[in-house]
Amino acid sequence: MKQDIAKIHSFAQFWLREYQDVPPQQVCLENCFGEICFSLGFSMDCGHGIEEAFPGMSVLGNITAFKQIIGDITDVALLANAIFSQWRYITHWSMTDSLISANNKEWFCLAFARLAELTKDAPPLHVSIETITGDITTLDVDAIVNAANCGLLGGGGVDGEIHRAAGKELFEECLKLVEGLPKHRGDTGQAYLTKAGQLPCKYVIHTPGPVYCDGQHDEPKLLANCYENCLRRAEEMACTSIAFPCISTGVYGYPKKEAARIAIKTIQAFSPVSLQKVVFCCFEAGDAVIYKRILNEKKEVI
Ligand code: AR6
Repeated sequence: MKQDIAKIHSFAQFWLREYQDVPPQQVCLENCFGEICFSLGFSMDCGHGIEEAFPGMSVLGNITAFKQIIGDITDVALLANAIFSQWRYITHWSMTDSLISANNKEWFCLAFARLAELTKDAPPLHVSIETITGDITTLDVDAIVNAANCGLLGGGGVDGEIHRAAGKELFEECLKLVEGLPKHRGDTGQAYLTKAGQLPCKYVIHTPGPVYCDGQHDEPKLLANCYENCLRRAEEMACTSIAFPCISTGVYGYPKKEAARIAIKTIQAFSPVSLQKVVFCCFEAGDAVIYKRILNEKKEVI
């Protein structure tokens, strides 16, 4: 139960972080709720949750009434169940493209903010971190990360290896992805998810890392963004495991130790919901030594 409360807290924060500041039409309920709701083990009996938590209020419309009662709610399970049943109600019954109206979004924001507040004393969740030496294309994890370029259609290094091993399906996925992007290319520090073609993993998350210049051109922030955005994409698909290569440390020239510190710090600061395991997949044994050393230093400090 403690673990569930911690997950709920993490999920509420995830939702607010991801959606609080975006317009309702950009809130995609489909990609992030389903599996997570199941894994949290809540009854998905649509409609009942909300009725029990807020008698007489079976629709989301009345925000004013909801604002008045939200502060009085103290039962985490009831509130969580109400939110998740409402999600199910919307995703199952909405026949329109815009799944979530401005009112619905406001309701979710209020409900998640209250849920985050009610669960704030839950112990923080952490993912387990493993360092291995190997070829990332062979790993049987939910998602692998590709150290891509902004063109997102393949290249050299790990990018080339991933495309070779995944076959033309991955290239086609990437073409579709690029066609859907506003500038027909990606941005440094962002992360883009595709299926994985012939690879044993389910998804590839493509992230263009920063080209290292002198460390004074926002490189640390951009590299941290790569790691964080990949984790977010993986969470949206309810992945439990993800493997990273040493982003930007090959052709893009990022100093290896600095890059490893940023990678580890960003992953340790992330509150996971579905993710349980992060693998640093180093191609060179020397890189794995760097990661293991930094991880051990941290343990000693604790
Ligand atoms: N598995 C795991 N890691 C690998 C593998 C592999 N099969 N192959 C290489 N690496 P790089 P970047 C490691 O140059 O610096 C590409 O052309 C490698 O040892 O692949 O982010 C893209 O298209 C190194 O530690 O990526 C971009 O244009 C790490 O992967 C550009 O290079 C990253 O090296 C991106 O440069």
